[in-house]
Amino acid sequence: MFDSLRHTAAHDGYGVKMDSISRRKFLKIGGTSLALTAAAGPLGKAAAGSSRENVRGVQKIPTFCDLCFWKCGAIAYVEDGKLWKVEGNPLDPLSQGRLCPRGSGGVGAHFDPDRLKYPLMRKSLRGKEEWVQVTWDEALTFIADKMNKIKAEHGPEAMALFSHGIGGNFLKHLFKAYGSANIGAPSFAQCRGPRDVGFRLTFGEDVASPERTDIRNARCLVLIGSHLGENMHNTQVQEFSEAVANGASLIVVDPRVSVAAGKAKYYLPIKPGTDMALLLAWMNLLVSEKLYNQAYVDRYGFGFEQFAAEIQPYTPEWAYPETGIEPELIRATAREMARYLPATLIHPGRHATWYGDDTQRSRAIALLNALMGNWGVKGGFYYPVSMEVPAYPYPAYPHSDRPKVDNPDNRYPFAHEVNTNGIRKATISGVPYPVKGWFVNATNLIHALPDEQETIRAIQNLDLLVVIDVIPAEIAGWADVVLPESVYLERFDDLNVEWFREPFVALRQPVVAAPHDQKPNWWIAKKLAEKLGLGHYFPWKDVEEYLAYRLNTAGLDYGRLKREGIIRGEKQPVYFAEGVPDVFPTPSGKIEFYSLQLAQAGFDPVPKYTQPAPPPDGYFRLLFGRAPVHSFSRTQSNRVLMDMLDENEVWINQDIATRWGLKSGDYIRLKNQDGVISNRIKVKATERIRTDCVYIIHGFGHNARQLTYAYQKGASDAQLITRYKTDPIMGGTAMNVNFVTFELEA
Ligand SMILES: Nc1nc2c(c(=O)[nH]1)N[C@H]1C(S)=C(S)[C@@H](COP(=O)(O)OP(=O)(O)OC[C@H]3O[C@@H](n4cnc5c(=O)[nH]c(N)nc54)[C@H](O)[C@@H]3O)O[C@H]1N2
Ligand SMILES: Nc1nc2c(c(=O)[nH]1)N[C@H]1C(S)=C(S)[C@@H](COP(=O)(O)OP(=O)(O)OC[C@H]3O[C@@H](n4cnc5c(=O)[nH]c(N)nc54)[C@H](O)[C@@H]3O)O[C@H]1N2
Ligand code: SF4
Ligand SMILES: [Mo]
Repeated sequence: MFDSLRHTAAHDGYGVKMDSISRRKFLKIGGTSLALTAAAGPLGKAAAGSSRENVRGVQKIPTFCDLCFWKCGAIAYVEDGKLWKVEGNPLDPLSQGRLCPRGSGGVGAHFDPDRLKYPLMRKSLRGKEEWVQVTWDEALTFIADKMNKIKAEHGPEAMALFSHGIGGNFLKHLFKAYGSANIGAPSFAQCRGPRDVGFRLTFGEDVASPERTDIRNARCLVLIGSHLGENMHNTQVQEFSEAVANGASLIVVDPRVSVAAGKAKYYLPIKPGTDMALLLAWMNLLVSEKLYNQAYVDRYGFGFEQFAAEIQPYTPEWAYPETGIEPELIRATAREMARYLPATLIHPGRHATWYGDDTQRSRAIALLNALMGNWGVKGGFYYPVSMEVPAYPYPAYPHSDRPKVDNPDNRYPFAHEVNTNGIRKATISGVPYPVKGWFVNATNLIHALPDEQETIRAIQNLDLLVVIDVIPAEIAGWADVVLPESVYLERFDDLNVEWFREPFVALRQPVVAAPHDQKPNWWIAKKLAEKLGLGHYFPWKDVEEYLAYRLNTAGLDYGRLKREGIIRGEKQPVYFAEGVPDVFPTPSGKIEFYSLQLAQAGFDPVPKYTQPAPPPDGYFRLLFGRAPVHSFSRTQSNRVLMDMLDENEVWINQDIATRWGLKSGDYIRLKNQDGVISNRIKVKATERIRTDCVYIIHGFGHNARQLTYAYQKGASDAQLITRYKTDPIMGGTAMNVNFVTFELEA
């Protein structure tokens, strides 16, 4: 673990300190954690499907990571039956044998002493963390009775599932079998939704995850907020370093000097919320100076003339007062992009829910890429491929006459996944029909959805809230029943049949046994199905029978997958030049510079700019992002990762700090426009951020007392995000619309 960390850290130059002291501490934690397991009680109670704890010596077991959703292939080392370390699987095209620091620190999830250990049921009021320990049978019987009652009184659609990640696949299957398609994840309406919709409207296809960005071959890379190097999606970061090492020109647009901005040829410290103005000015210049890829646009573009006419007013001089970026810098960067086309890639970003016009901003990014002529082209966007592994032949799901609950009257006409916030809204209003039960799996809705009070109001309307988690996160505090899942290193999950540069399939399998009475998701789903009378939807004896069946029908060897963790397929064409058909599944069959679909639905067919509301006097826009060693709100209980970074800081511009009499290291509280006050947070006074905003890392500031290690370390952005703007096109929740001021410690 030490080696792989050092390797990645040296390679990518993260902003974390990896000095010799923290390295030593890191190793020591690895050592003490072995003692922790011994103290944790007898192993092997749970269904890990192995007796590895009895084996002497070192075993290497392949699996894939779950510290985020990138799903890197990993190899876990088990020494004398105890988990030792996790490294990258060299066979895996995603990780190429190297994990990011979070992946390396994954062992901390297994050893976390704050883990949920047994099923729990509420003893008193919702929101009070008071529980009684129950058996699995008691918990599942209680849940099944409630679910049957809800079905009888309100129909099956009155149960909703929030589930993030591949771990929830069997639970999603259970919900569909039960009769509800109200299944959502924050990865759409709180994350990449507007981006995917913006790109779909333009090219007819999503950017998907892992993103189909050919960063490795880009000769000019433009990052608009995408803070690669802090945002640690493994393949992207590796390709980013490779591209930079090969001399790719880097342009970074960010109100804050991110790690990536530090490496840029051009850094544009934009006024937050004005990227659309910059994008329009860039496109205006490329078109008016005829610097764009004319052959490509002539061949593949639809509605280019109208588009060109619409963007005419948006000159660099017009954009200057909006963005704070000087016209000459706008010109220079547009020309730089044109110099390298078609191998100029404007990264589509991922967490796109910023200001409320996010689908249109993403569409502008899509159009700028189209002007480069890079879709289907090396150094731009490739066409991902995958293995053919058929789904398991389950019985058909019951038919429902009721549409999904989250988008009544198709208010957000281009939402192609369920909006979590739409479910929340319906739970409060009962419109278009009542929602009476939530199942929440692997998503901490208190930190993931904006406006915590709205989430709590919805919860108070429920007859049943079940939370499946690995630690007592904030959302578990609100549950009627808490079910403890085994962590990824202790369980099988569904196959990862990935869409990527090359086809492959990956297996997650248990490396060690769960230390207490934790169970894997597939087991929970199957047992609950049986109690609900839906056992025939889970006809396999156990998950291995399911996995082997799917592999066999694909003509692949399950035994080999267990041994190697990854089976790769034949390379396939990924660019137009290699034979990928150059068709665009849009209504016009072309790249839509002008969108009739949008026009018909009453939206701007070509993106327009709206000025963001400025901060009130004495307030600063609250911005947030990622730390290389943490994932969202899920890793602050992981001792290994906390050893590297155990609280967040608030970045405040040096001049502002001086004016407020603040210096780095001081503790303050942040107060937002609605009077909500954060936990204490350490000041980082720096020249590396604009004066009109502050920045914190998302995920800290836990207020669940049972997270003994994470409790009140740092401040939570989520708590301060009491306002959000809804994207009119797809219903996503823009969160960069909150402002904070400082409360000095007495
Ligand atoms: N280590 C780590 N990596 C992760 C994750 C994680 O939890 N931990 N999560 C993954 C996931 S699911 C996602 S979605 C991605 C999210 O990562 P990204 O998609 O890269 O980005 P965001 O978190 O939205 O953006 C944060 C950056 O945008 C800048 N920014 C804020 N406002 C503006 C603005 O108005 N204009 C511009 N141009 N920039 C602005 C901030 O200063 C910051 O640098 O990260 C992924 N990678
Ligand atoms: N304020 C604010 N909100 C945001 C963001 C932000 O930057 N700021 N980012 C947005 C983005 S981009 C995204 S993708 C979402 C992410 O939203 P989520 O995916 O909800 O992220 P987390 O907050 O990490 O919550 C994950 C929960 O899953 C639990 N968990 C971890 N491993 C397992 C497991 O193996 N099994 C089970 N059952 N549970 C497990 C964790 O303990 C934690 O409670 O948040 C969005 N919301
Ligand atoms: S990017 Fe890091 S945390 Fe995410 S799956 Fe890969 S190694 Fe794990
Ligand atoms: Mo995300």
